[in-house]
Amino acid sequence: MADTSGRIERRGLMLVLSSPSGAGKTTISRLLLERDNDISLSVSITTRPKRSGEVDGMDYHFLDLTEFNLMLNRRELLEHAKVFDHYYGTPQGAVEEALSSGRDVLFDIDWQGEQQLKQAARNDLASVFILPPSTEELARRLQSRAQDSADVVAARMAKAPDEISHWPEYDYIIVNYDIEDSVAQVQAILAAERLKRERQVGLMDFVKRLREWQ
Ligand SMILES: Nc1nc2c(ncn2[C@@H]2O[C@H](COP(=O)(O)OP(=O)(O)O)[C@@H](O)[C@H]2O)c(=O)[nH]1
Ligand SMILES: [Mg+2]
Repeated sequence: MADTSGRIERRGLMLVLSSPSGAGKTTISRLLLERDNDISLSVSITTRPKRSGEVDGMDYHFLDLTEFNLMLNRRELLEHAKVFDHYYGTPQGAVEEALSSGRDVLFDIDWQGEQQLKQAARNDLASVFILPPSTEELARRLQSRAQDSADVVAARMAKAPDEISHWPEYDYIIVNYDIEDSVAQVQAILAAERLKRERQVGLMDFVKRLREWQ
């Protein structure tokens, strides 16, 4: 069956982007969201303090530990994890709503989140790991983010090898030499994943009609 735009109906997919802190994932996500209207961001909840420039409800839903635990206990989270002393989680409702209306959802989450989503929905998932071009570049990017204290930068640097060790758990690997190239590569992955036969649930009827016409 075709949807109202005349396109073949398809299931929405879940695109996961992970990387060590400072490899450029959040920038890549932002550019992708600006350029593709069929994908929207899963806005996570977090107990981490808001950075200046971040908007509550857009970058994250910022809440305290009590509120976080309340959502967790009510089973309102698709996955959750502790990252750098703070808790993060993916609210389930928004994701289900998007997927069922044929929209794709982008997840900026860590490897712990990717593992849990894979358990819950392997067939709907495409995962991408972004590597920094070098350790020096990773350090430079973390330091240039003026918002974090030296301690926070050092803690994030120390955790990078651990994060990076999870690269083999992902479907696609991008080395972020250049932001524009990396965004184009994520767009190419998304385009191919959307064309997967199993995701194009309207194909059966579409092809049937093609054949009947003769
Ligand atoms: N598992 C999981 N990880 C998340 C979630 N939201 C964000 N993260 C990850 O937590 C890490 C820290 O994110 P953040 O505090 O925004 O700092 P960043 O490293 O500068 O992006 C990043 O690797 C995010 O991808 C979530 O809902 N679940
Ligand atoms: Mg980020």
